[in-house]
Amino acid sequence: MITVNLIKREIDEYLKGYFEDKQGLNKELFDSMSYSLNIGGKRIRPILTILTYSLYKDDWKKVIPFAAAIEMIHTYSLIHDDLPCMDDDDLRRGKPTNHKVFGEAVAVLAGDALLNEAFNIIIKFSIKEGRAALLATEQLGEAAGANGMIGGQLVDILSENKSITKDELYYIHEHKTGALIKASVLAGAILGGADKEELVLLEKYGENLGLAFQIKDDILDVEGNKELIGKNINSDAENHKYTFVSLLGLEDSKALCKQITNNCIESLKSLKYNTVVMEELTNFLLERNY
Ligand code: GRG
Repeated sequence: MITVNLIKREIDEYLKGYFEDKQGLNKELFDSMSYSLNIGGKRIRPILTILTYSLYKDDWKKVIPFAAAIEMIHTYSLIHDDLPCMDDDDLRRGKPTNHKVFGEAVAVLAGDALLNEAFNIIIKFSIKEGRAALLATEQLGEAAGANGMIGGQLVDILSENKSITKDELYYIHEHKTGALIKASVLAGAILGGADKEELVLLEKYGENLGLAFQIKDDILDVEGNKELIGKNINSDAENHKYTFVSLLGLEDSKALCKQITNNCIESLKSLKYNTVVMEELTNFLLERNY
């Protein structure tokens, strides 16, 4: 039977193995990429892709490269987000950030290379698997780009030290965090062969999950444990960032996070498939303390 732990193990193994035989003059680049990829991480995005795919098909191991490539895109965004010119963080996934270990120039290149390597993997997969894989790739490219994650990051940076509207806050999080989470869900569904109606339901699920995930992230930034979450807390306040907690307060943020998670569960239950493991993952994301 498929479990979240089993998927996580397989993703971890794939990502570890990916860099093992890399040698040559550019070895430091691979070491830097591998460092950030393999020092932890919940692997939520690839797990979502595989769980959604496995609503439709049993051969989920086939999509591991596609799913792992999404983790590479996510990891690149974290490396760049931690740089001095962005959030300037020295701790990530419980370890020194990439630029603290390899220096800023190598960290920038490692992020760039992870993004490119992800699309190399996905293009090879698509050449083999055909149209559905290309449609899933389209979702991912949009989500990672200027109208997705990078656009959200830009608005986030421009909003530092300013008070922003609720609409702007939603824009930041729907793009910066939500877009890649939604695309991870949709990619799995498209690869699995979901029909139009199911895609609409799963899109709503992905959207809500991304939002709940971000609200929880804001809550953990205030009341989380530095050792457990593996990064510094109170970074939002220190960077003068407007968050769900600063907008709504802690208790209302918790209530909203719970309500949106319940909407996610409802979307899953309205599918005609066995969504028990996806429901468990969804609830875990609400309850998590890291
Ligand atoms: C620099 C292009 C560029 C984009 C950065 C995603 C992002 C955009 C920045 C990350 C900033 C951040 C901490 C956002 C909060 C939500 C989030 C993405 C948290 C980290 O994701 P997790 O919790 O981390 O899945 P792990 O380490 O478990 O993978």
